[in-house]
Parts: sequence; C-alpha cells; structure tokens
Amino acid sequence: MKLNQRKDKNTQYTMCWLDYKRCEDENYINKVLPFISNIYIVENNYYIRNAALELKEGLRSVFGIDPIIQTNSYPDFKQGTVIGKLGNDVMERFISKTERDKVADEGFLIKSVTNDSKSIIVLAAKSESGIIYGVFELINRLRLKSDLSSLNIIENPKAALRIINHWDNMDGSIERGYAGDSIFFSNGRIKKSLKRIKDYARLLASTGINGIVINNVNVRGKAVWLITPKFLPQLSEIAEIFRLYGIKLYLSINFASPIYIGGLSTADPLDPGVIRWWQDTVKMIYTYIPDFGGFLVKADSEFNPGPYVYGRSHADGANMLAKALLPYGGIVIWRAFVYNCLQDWRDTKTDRAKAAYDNFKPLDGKFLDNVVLQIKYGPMDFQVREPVSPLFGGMEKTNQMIEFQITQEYTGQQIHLCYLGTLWKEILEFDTYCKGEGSYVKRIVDGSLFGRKYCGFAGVSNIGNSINWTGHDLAQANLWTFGRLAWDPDRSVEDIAKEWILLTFGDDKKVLENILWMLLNSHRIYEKYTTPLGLGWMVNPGHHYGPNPEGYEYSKWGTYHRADTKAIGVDRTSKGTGYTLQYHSHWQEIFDDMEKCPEELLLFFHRVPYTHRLKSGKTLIQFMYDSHFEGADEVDVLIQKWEELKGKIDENIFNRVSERLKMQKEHAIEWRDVINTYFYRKTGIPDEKGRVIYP
Ligand code: GCV
Repeated sequence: MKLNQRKDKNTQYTMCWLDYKRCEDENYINKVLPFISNIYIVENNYYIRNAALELKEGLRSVFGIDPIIQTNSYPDFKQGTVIGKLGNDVMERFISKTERDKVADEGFLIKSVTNDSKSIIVLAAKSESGIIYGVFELINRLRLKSDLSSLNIIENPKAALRIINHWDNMDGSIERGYAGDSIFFSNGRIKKSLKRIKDYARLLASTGINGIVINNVNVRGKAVWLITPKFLPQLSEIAEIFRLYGIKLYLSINFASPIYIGGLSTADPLDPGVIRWWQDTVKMIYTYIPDFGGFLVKADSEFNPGPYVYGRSHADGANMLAKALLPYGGIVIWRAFVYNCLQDWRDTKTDRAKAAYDNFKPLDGKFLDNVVLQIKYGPMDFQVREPVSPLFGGMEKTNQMIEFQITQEYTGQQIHLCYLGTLWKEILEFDTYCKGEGSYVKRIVDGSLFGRKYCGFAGVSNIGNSINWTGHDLAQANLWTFGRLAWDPDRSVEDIAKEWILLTFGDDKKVLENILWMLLNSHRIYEKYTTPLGLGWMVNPGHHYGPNPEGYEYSKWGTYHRADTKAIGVDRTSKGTGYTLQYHSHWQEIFDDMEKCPEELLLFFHRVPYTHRLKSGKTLIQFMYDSHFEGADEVDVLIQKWEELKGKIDENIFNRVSERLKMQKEHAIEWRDVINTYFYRKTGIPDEKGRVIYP
C-alpha cells in the first residue's frame, strides 16, 4: 500500500481556522463598527501591543478597516475596544469587583459597555496570556457575528497545563508525523526562519494552548545537545515567539545526558555529581529562557535510559530533576508510558496493559509537587478504542496529565478521516469512581478532584510543514478540538466541531451540516472497518499503517489478541491477567463480567468464542463480518457528503480532501477484506449473508 506523503514544497501554506474571510454582511458591519474603530491599549507593553496588533490584523481582514492602536493612558473612551490588565485604573472604571474576582490567571473578560454616547468593548485579563486568548476569542466572536451590544464573557481555562508535544527529530523528520517535515528542525539544526513558527504559535494560542515541547520524547543524537549553549541561543528566540502568544517552551531530555554531554560515568539520580550537573544545566537554561517550562522525560521505556538502570525508582529520577527546576518555577513532566516491550507474554499473567499502573501506583505520593505524571489515555498505546487508563483513578497524591495523540498513528495517519474529539470526550467523561460517583477523568486532569496544581492535557502534535499543516485538511479539526477541550473539557464536542467548521469554511448551512456529520461519525466508521470490540493493533509493524492481523511488532511471543480457531481476545479479568483489579469497584465488576462489559471493549477484557452471541443476537464472528462490511460501506457516505459540497468549498481544499477520501475508501476495503479473510480462515465459519469475504 502506497502512502501519500506529498510535501507540497514552495507553496504558501494556509492558516486553517485563522484564514480570515471578509465579512459581507453590511448590516452587521454597521452595527459593530463603532466598537472596533479604535483600539486602546492602556499600558504599552510589548506583549499587549502584539495582542492589539493581532486584533488590528483580524479587523483589517474581516471588516476591511484599519483601526489605530492608541496608547494614551486616559482617553475619553466613546467608541472602540479597550485592552488592558485588571487592576489598571482605566480598566477598573468598567469592571466590578465581582467580575474582577472571577477572572483567573490565564482567563479573560470581554464585555460591551453601551449607552447613548458609548459603544465600547472592554477586554481585560490578569496576565498577558489572558489578553492574547481574549483577543482571539473576540476575533472569533466577530467572525461568528455575535451581538456585540450584549457581550459579557468571562472565560478561564480549567486545567493549568495545556501542552503540545512534538515528536520532531533534528534531522527534520517527525516520528509518527503525517504532514510533512518539522517546522523546527532540519539537517541537524534549528531552522533559521521563524515565520512559520510564529504562525503556528498564533494557531495554538487561538485554541488556548499554553505550552509546547518541540523535540521528540525519544531524545537521540544531536537532540541530546539541545540543552547546551550550542542550541540555547536559538531556542531562546523560539521561546520568545511562543511567549508572545502565552506559550511556554519545554524540552524533552535524555535521562543519560550527564554521561553524553557531561562526560560523567553515571546518570544515577542519587549521585552528587549527577545532581550538580543537572543543577548547573538548569541554571544555564534559565539564563537563556527565563520562563522555561521544564523537562518532558520518557525514561526506561522502548530503549530509553532511566533510573531503573541504577536500581532507582521513577520518583528518584523525576524528583532529582524537579529539585533542580524548582527555584526557577520549572516542572518535570514524567511519562507513564513504561513497559517492557520484550516481555514474554506466553505467561498468562503477563499483560502490557498492566504495566503503567504496576510501575507507578506504588509511587503515589512520592513525587515532588512540581512533577507531573503524563499518562496515555488508555493502558496500551493510542488504539482506536481502549478502556481509560486505571492510573487516572489510582494516583490521588500525584499531579496528572492526560496524553492524547492528535497525530493519527493508529487511526488512519491523516489519510483516513478520523475525528478524535468524540473519543476524547468519552474518555474525559469516564467516571473512575475513585472518590465515589462523579469522579470523572476530566476533574482529575483539571486538578480539581484531588486539589492539585499542575495537571492538564498533553497532545502529540499532528502538524508538519505541509501546506495545510495536517496533511488531511479535516485533520485540522483534531488540533483545534484538542486545544478547546484542554481549555474546557466540559464543552460539547459537537459545539467545538461546529465552531471549527464555521471559522474554517464559513456559515453555509449545507457545509456545516455535512462536515459536522462527517466529523462526528468518522471515528465510529474507522473503528468498524479496522478493529472493533476493543481489539486494537492488527496493523503492520513499524509504520503502523494498513491491516496485518498478526502484525504486532513485539510478536515474538505470539499474537497479542491470541486468536485461535475457537476464540479471540485476552482474559484481563480478575481470573485472567488481573488487569480489571486495577480499577475501582463498580468498573471492576462491570469489566469482569462478559455480560456487563461494554461491548465496544469486549475483546479487550475477555476471551470470547466466535460463536458467542452479542446483545444484538449476532454471533461474534457475524458481528465481525458485518462491522467490516458496514464500515467500508459507510466511507461512501463520507464521500457523498463531501461531494455534495463541490463548489461551496475552496477548490484546492475540496480536491485535497476528495483525494484522501478516495484513498480511505480503497484502504477501508483492504482492511475489510484482510480482516474478514483472517477470521474466515481461522474459524471456517462462513458469512451468514453469503458475501465474498476474501480478496
Ligand atoms: C515516540 C508508540 C509509538 C512511538 C512513540 C511511543 C511513545 O510506541 O509507536 O513512535 O515514540 O509510542 O509514546 O513514546
């Protein structure tokens, strides 16, 4: 199967949902003009001025006006938009104490003040980052034609950490990247041009992101040296660009850096020389980047070094780095993706799904306050469907972030349309029962359930230097949705998706209706023709694209799903591998019981005979056949919905998406046939409906 990885070199890139289109509605323009004809900034600081320039540019593109940015401290405001920090005397004229108290550190307030002589918008925040978020919100409101005369918004992000993780390598490649090469690195160097990085910062800030890790968690070769003066001057320039947009720079580090860079003989986290080396290194980083966010660490996983080598725990490793970062306000983000990829799983108690919990649960309460555990949403590895990781309900005394994979490694690699917002929302709404009913994942990762400071969201980036950033134009919706959910996990995904469509494609009713349908149904469709019922994997080893029923890379010990001629799935119940015991009561009982287990996860938790009847009355094998036929057929609906939009969407975008949908159809058929054939050959049970099931 050929992957379409076109690089689209030398072509001007789009700005996704920030490609502002001119408002043609004269009536609306006339109504809003008084509010936007001037921009006042009540303190002329560099960051606020940049925010005002963003607004000015937005207004120029959307309304064709050119408001002057005025910096007079005490203007007699009559008309226009006033921007400033809370606490400033001028701003306080418009804001009550109750309102002021409701605005949190990164939040903002936008309200209109109108009477016979005034048409004013007040945009205030506690911090510069609040102001830039507020500016993007205001531009969006204007683009969505909100009524300005009754504007009254106070918004605060729910989680403290909303971070994008890049898996970009210094040679310019991106691990699991499907949209071209890195915008940060090329040929072992940091790129000189900052233009695209600035546009990227704008895109991220407009969704509410506040942190970025620009290098791969697998820190190899030159990337190990990013924390040295060889690269720090350039990194400080990148940090400054992101700072303008409220985003802090973080770096992935190699745990063995004291050996590679420092020439020490050990990286033992308890060794005084190692401790000193990290302290010196951190101190130096902060001389270049005063608001440096901290380190992201993948340790003792998939051949990366870590504290285990020295007989130390993950807490020893993380805390040593945390102590070095603490004086400067930095944090350590420690990944929980730790498992032994070479384990022998013929032993029925050995279960990769149990690994993260087994490794980290005993360390609950042992991490310092500026350490955050970054946990993949499921216990395995970003499959199309997995249960929620039991670590979320299991670490009351530890800061936690949820890790989502915006890049579609196992979900179609941005060739297939697979909108992930619906899946993420289900995960965030999962009730862990750790403190009784209502202990939702979203309340754990926003820090409120356990009252923890550093919690939040990490999303593995899906962008590269392709002209539309994400390869598949509709995959931009995944980036947008990640940011918006991280800002407010209580929001409905339907609303978030709708807003993205309106901002990206305008307000044509048919466009909205069809694309919304496509997005909201695409994950289900993908799941149907690939690996339903919680099976997961079945992809080709290495690049992870396309069907391969026994293709798990660490398959030396047999298939991970353990299919034989009679049954398939892994018994992860308390009588099997014991994985279900990692959940709290309620889920333990539900997952343990084949009748109660949510069917979409059946084969994740149970070993099931092909002749077992599902709730619908269908046998498992018949369900498999039907699901694959239905899923592949439903791709036609995606195509049809898109075709109906011909002439209503920019031609380049229309053609690009059409091309990808065509490939999706071909590849969905391949999935259908390969998987159905596999099951037919294994079981010898024919399809009841007599369809051809082998190619
Ligand atoms: C960056 C999976 C991916 C790897 C990735 C790893 C991780 O195994 O296939 O490419 O490595 O997850 O999350 O660290």
